[in-house]
Amino acid sequence: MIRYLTAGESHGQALVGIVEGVPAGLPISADYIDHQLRRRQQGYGRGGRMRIEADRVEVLSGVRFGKTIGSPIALLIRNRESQAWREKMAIESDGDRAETITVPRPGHADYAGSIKYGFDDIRNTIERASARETAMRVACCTIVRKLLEEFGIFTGSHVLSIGTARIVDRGSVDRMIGKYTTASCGAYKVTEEADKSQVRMLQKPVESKAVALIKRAKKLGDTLGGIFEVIATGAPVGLGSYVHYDRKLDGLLAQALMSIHAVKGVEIGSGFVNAERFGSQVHDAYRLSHGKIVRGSNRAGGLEGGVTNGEMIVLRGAMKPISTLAKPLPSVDLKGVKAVKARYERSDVCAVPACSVIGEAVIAPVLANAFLEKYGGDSMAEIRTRYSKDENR
Ligand code: EPS
Repeated sequence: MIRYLTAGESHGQALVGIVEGVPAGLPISADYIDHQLRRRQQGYGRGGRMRIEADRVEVLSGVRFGKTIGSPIALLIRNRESQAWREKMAIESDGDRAETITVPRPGHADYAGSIKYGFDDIRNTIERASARETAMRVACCTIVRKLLEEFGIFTGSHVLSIGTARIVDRGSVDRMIGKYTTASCGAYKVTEEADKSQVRMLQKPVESKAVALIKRAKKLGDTLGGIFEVIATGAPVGLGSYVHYDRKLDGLLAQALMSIHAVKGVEIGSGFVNAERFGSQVHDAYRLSHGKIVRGSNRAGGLEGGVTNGEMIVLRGAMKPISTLAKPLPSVDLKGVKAVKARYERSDVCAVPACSVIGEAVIAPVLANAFLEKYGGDSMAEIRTRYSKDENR
């Protein structure tokens, strides 16, 4: 069972992560992780912070001579920005308390989080609720992603919409994806293609529309959300289980995506459209092709009964517009309870492209745990032997 934990405040000294349960013998390097960290920092609509940070991971334990050794893997990413925040984020009791934040931003964790922990300074909530944490999440999950890739399972993503700029010709995008996903590394190819776009969209005209919308939102002091699609190719039939609610892989994958900051909706396959149709128009019929069982469609998104069915896994996440608005919404000063405007704190205008990269990463531990439940061992060699004996894969 792979587990990971992260620690760190957005403007603190560093982000820290521990990944536990990774089998011995997995080749991994800091460069490999840094590539994913760079991808997470991209995307049109990011704010000034991304010009300051150049995320690099330091691997502190659990890896020797380029391979995991079965021990917990400790990771560190330093926050460049922390230099400017030393006094405000002091660990010691003599820090700079001059700026106490008492006005919550609607949509953020500010209000609920500060009431929950009894803070008189919302900064305590802002710092840990910040999506900065996803840098370390991506680092931890990238190690697990590498484990999946060693067994031919790849994850990828692309963006379907930003505000009202959305892919309408879904058929041609599906054909493009279909062309790549005949190979088990198909999801990676899709993601490489999406990386070429500054908003990770697979259709040029929609990309231009999305960029124009983000520009407009920025000018208006506003923000934008959108929908991203995360896919996984190469997963064998039979990961997850239908026997208990907490072993259903669709539920676990949905949780992973929903746990990303600002994600408020998750869909598996064409789940929401399916709900409007007759069953005969929804379910992916079986047919025989050269003695093999095949499907002509994948509306189930690769999961039936909470179990992988051998088709591409397709998940979608809806990200709300970022809650920090340069032109703030009405709020209330909790000190003295009076109506004021919410505070503005430097932020992004749109982070949907980053969110899609994070989505690719966070599903890796979920898939890997289902994979290890079926084929697991203490070393890569042991798992390889078990996996190679499965005739259904
Ligand atoms: C974030 C606010 C911004 C974002 C940040 C998430 O940071 P800052 O307040 O320092 O400008 O840039 O995202 C990251 C730092 C990151 O690495 O993704 C927030 O409030 O969630």
